[in-house]
This record gives sequence, structure tokens and C-alpha cells, in this order.
Amino acid sequence: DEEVESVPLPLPSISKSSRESRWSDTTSYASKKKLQSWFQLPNGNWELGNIISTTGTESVISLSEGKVLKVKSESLVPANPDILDGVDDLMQLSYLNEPSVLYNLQRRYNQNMIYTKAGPVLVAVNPFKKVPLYGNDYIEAYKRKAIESPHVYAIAHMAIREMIRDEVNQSIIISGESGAGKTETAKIAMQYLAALCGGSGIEYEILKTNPVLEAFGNAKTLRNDNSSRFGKLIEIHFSETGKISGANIQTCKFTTESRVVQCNEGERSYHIFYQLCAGAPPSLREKLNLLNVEDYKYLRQSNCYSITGVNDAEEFCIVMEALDVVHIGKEDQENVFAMLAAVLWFGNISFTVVDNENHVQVIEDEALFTVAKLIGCDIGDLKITLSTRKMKVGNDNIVQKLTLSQAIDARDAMAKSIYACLFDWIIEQINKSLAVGKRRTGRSISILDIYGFESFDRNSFEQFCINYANERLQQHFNRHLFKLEQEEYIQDGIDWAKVEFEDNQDCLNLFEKKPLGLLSLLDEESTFPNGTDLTFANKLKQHLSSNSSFRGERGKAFTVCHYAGEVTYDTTGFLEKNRDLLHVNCIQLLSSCTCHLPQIFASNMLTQSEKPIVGPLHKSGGADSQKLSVATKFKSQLFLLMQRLESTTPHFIRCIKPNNLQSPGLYEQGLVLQQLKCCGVLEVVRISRSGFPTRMSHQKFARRYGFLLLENAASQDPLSVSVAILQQFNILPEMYQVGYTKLFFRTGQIGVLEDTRNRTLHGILRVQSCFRGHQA
Ligand code: AOV
Ligand code: MG
Repeated sequence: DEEVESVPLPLPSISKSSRESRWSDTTSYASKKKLQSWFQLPNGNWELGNIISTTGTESVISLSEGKVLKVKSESLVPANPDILDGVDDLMQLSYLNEPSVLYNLQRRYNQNMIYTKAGPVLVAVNPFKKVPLYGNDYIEAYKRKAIESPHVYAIAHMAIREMIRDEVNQSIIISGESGAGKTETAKIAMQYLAALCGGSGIEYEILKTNPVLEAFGNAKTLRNDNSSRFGKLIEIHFSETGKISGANIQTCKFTTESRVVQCNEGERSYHIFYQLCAGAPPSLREKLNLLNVEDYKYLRQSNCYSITGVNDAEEFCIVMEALDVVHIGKEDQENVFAMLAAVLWFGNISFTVVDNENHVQVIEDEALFTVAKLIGCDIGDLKITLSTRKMKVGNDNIVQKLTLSQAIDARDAMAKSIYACLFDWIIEQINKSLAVGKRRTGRSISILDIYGFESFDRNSFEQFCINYANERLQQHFNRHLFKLEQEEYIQDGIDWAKVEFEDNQDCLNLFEKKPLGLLSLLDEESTFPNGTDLTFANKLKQHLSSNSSFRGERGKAFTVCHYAGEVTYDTTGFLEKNRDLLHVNCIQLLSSCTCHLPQIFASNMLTQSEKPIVGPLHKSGGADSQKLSVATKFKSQLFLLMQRLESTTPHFIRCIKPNNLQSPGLYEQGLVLQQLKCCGVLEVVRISRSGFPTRMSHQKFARRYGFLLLENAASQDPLSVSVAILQQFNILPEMYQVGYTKLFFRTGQIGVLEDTRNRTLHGILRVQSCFRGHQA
């Protein structure tokens, strides 16, 4: 955005010099003499006040608007001195209490400084408006290190640097609640990587995967107008020269998300449906027999067709262009649109009941004809597939008529499957395009953006899976920042007080334990012919009540204590959604289609069915159940993502949502605090401050900085060289510890040495080029 870019760079953070001048400023010195303190108002918010007098247990405090209160002294929480107002790393705060952290973030937020460091973690508070922090000027400034204020760009820069320096793959892991800003943050990081390491043009293609994936994978929910309904790991590959050479996208999604066929009041289905209906050119409309969104049953139920500030027709043009860029050809694009139209028309197919057992026949109308035409199948076959089921009883094949609700389920299952296959197919095409002919060196930076933790009034199977994924991710975070940290200190003989931290292993066990965990019990119950949501809920209560993260509720509900809070799940529909019942005859119908995509979908579904099966009962069941359960598939996708991350150096970004209204300028302290707490940000700061977050082996340290020594150190062992370097540069003893194998530093210390090293190196280069100049 030109306008935004031309705005002069604002003061990125409160600079040292202005801080110092404020120290000597007499007015602020005078106010400093008044002791400031935090007082919690009845509404839970904190307010800063001046303590007027203290008599032992009671204090008199003056608050805003001339309010003066007498309060218990112990209820007051110390405030930081003014000079620490708005520091860009929470680690610098003298008092790390909750109100101080909240205030620091809020103060920065009010000045559009939405990024703050919390030790090694970047905290990003969603501005819900355009903030002048992005674009080429900023990218250039971060590249030159002219700005040091915390930023996604700085994190991306660090990832590039460490990838090259350490020759280790990197990852940027973005987490936070739904609507907190993960997807936006991921795009900002990608833009920086593209700007710095682009050149071949492939970076443009990588950026253009975003509008495509958002159109097909995002939807408006009650929490977020552009909510990602899939998890995504994009691995960006680099060549030996540090240029982007390709990418690979891995996703994690439910194959049966019900959104396509049914969504809640006020929510929408995937963006692409509305975009297609609004933006398709006349010739395409005619070909697909497209109606308006209100005319499709699937889109009509939620009574929500548009998103404020979004023009679906314009978005459609953007998506079409992006499809070109990611090399999905015009013909394939038309096939894709035909599948989308078919999904919508499926919803309009209806049935009549033909006997008193509620068996049905498909009504021969425009919907039926259009679906048959769009997917390229025989109308008669489609009718049979939607109203009957072939079963094997002993050695006989029998045909069973479907009841109304069975037929509707079969129809919806088909629509959902086609959409799920379409999504996978698009990812596959994109991956092919992003991998073309590029030789990989094995270096990469991965960016993870998954759906955030969700807690609604009513939580179903989707929330169950999403929150499980977040629980896994939280463990990765914990493991890295806490467990590994602690273990490493202990292993290296460093004296470091043990720090307690929240571990979510209990909760993960609750999900994953075999045979008595949530997922195993769900799969087991899904295979029982007589299993119902109620029998499932009862089994959970029977077997899991001893786990402290589990609580049985009345009827069909149960509660899980997640790291981010308690969520009560309603098991209604769990078994159905987990079974992924697409009957063999549906797959057969798709494989008989004359159109290209349905055939591919069918063959993919068939290969999937041959994979391992869920429970022992499946072996004797019909062909229908020869499939992985949805939860199991989800879990294995999730494990693949996590596996990729395991071998990388992680950089964490925690997105925070300052209000639930998606509204700019509104900062709700309670909401922010809850997110800071549950994602462990406060804990991280505490640990980082008390620990030594930077570390380097003696060998590496000696190799990297040894040449700076005034005396020749070639003959000495790495440990002695390291110690000599530390002494020569007067690094204070409390700033480092010498371990058995490594040196451990407090935050910021290694930066001092790096600066000296860079200056010296530049000096050497200058001398060399001068020298060459003389020779010439
Ligand atoms: P999410 O990815 O964390 O939610 P998004 O990244 O979609 O959240 O952000 C939600 C909305 O917040 C965006 O559509 C923007 O309007 C706004 N926003 C976020 N970050 C910024 C920013 N840096 N600058 C301006 N606006 C921003 V979910 O996908 O629901 O968990 O499943
Ligand atoms: Mg998102």
C-alpha cells in the first residue's frame, strides 16, 4: 500500500537517550518520588495510582479523576518506574507483575507498537486496523538493522541468519486464539522472506498461494471473519546462495468438516462459494448453471451471505489470478469451479418418501440434472447411489433402500467428500508447481499457522480436534522453552534454580493414551454398530474420570481442562463425524464419472481405504468401514507436521486478541491477561530473565571470536580461548556461565560480541579492498 509505505518511520521504541533525558528531567524526577502503585478496580481492571500515605496495613491512594481511596496495603501491586514505560522487551521490567505487563503492552498498543518481545518470544497484539509498520521501507530498515524494535520482520531476519550461520532448518511457529492474527502474521513473515531472499520469481508464486488457500480453506466464523479452517505448514526452501528455491505446503484438516453442508447462524461456508456466485463471468455462470447464494440450501441455512468490508466478486478475480500464478491451468480451473457448483447443487437435491417405512426416492429436478452434468455421471446411477446402499450379507449382495435421514446423510457425505478431495487436490497441484525442477539443498524455513484454540458456547467434534492440535503445539512450545532449557543447564553443570512451569502432558495423555484415551475410545465406539454419542460419553466418564484434565458432565457432555482453559464438549454428532461414512457405492459412482476430477477423487479415496483400519471390529465389517477414522487421520496429519518441526530451530510468535469484537483500539485487560497466562508468555519471561538463553559450544565460540584476541590463541584449547575472549571484552561474570561443553549468556550479551566481530571484519575487508586499489 503506497500510502502506508510513504509515512515516515515512527520512533520504533522509546530510545535510550530519551529515557536518560527523562531521568534528568526534573518534573519526572519529582513524580518519581511519589510512589506509584497498581490498584485493582471492582471491574477487574488495574489502575495506576499515587500512594499518598501508608500506615502499616492501610494506604491512601489517589487515582484518576481526583478519586482518593483508603485501601489495604497488601492489595497494592508495585508499579515500574516511568523510565520503563513501554519497554520493548518485557524482560526489562523491574516488576514483572500482571498489571505491569498488561500496562506495558497496552501503552505500546496505543501507539501502534503492536509487537513486544517476551524474552525469546515475540508477542503480537492484533490492531484490527492498518498499522504503518509494513512495506518496503520497513523491510529495508530491518534488513539493514536500522530498526531494532520487535517485529515479525526481525524474527524472519533472525531465522534467515540462523539458517545460514548454523546450517540448521528453522521454523516460525505462530500460535494464539482464533482471530488473534496468526494468518496475517504468517503472511507478513512470508513477505519478508520473499523480499530478502527472492529473485527467481518463485517467491511471488509462494505468496500467491495465500489467496488461494484462504479462499478454499477459510470461512467467516463467530470469532473471525477470515478464520482458517485448516492447519498449514509451509516449508520454504533455500538454495546454497540463500535464495528461495521452492516450497512445500502440508495441511491438517478434517475430511468431514460439516461447514460445507451446514453452518451455524451468523457464520459462512468457505469463502470460495460466495466468491464464485458473486464473481463468475456470465459464460461460466451459464456453464455451471450458477444461482445466487440465497438459492443454495447449503448457503442459506446460516442466514449470513456477506462480510462487512469484503467484496466477494473482487475477491474472486484475485483468486482466479492467483490460480494462474500457481500454475493451475484454465481448464483445471473450470473443473474446479464445476466441482464447487456441484457441491452447491448437491444441497438442493431433494427426496420424496415412497412408503410407510420412510424409504425415499430422489426427485428428478434441476438439482439432480445439474449435479449429474457437472460431475459427468449417469442420472440413473446418481439416483440409485443417493437412495440405496449395496450391502454384503454373508456371500450375498443385497440392495437396501435408504430412509430419508440416511439419504440426506449420503448426499451430504458426498458433497463434503468432493470438497475435501478438491482441497487436497489443489494443495497437491500447488506443491507440484512449487517444486518444479528445483534442486534442494536441504535448508528451509517453515512457517506454521494452525487454527487457534476455540471455545464456544457449544463445542463439537471440530473444536475437539482443533483444541487437541493446539494442545500438541503447546507442548512443543513448553518442551523447547522450558524443559529443554532446564535439562540443558543441568546437563552442563550450570547452577540454575529450578523453575516450575505448567506442563500439559496430563492433558495430552487424556487424548492420546491407548487404549483408554479420548481418541482411542472415540474410535472404538465409532466401530461399534450400536455405539451412540451417549454410550460414547458414558464410556469416557467410566474410564477417564481419574485423569485430572477430565470431567464428566451431565448427559452427553464432558469437559477437558486445556492449557488455555476449560472447554465443555457436546458429543452430539461425534461418532457420525468421526466415521467418515462415504459408502462404496458413492466412490464407485465418482469413479464412473466422465469428468477428470471425480475420477481422481475416487481413486484417492480407494487407496486411502486400503490403509490400516481402526479397530478389530472393522475386519468383519462391510467395505464401508475399511477407512481410517477422521480423528485418526487428523492425528496422523498433525504428527507429520510436528515431526517436521522437531528437527528445526523454532522461533515463536504469540498472537494476542485484545477484544472479542474485532474492533480497533479496544484493549480488554482481562482478555489479554488470560491469553498471556494460558500461552505461558509470563512464564517465559520469568525463566528467560533468570536464565541464560544464549549458548554456544566452546569450540564454536573460540572459532567465531578467537581472531579478535590480541594475543595469538592458536595453540590453546577452546575453553581457554573462550575464557580469554570473555576477559578481553570485559563481559561481566554475572552475565555468563561456563558449562562443561558450552558457554551460557544472559540475553543481549552475544550481540555485543557480534558487533565487535562485524566491525572488525568490515575493517579487514576495507583494508583489503584499499590494498587491491593500490595494486591496480
Ligand atoms: P487467526 O489466523 O489467528 O485466526 P487472522 O490472522 O485471520 O487470525 O486475523 C484476524 C483479523 O485480524 C484479520 O482479518 C485482520 O483484520 C486483523 N489483523 C490481524 N493481524 C493484523 C495486523 N498485523 N495488522 C492489521 N490487521 C490485522 V483462526 O484462523 O480464526 O485461529 O482459525
Ligand atoms: Mg488463521
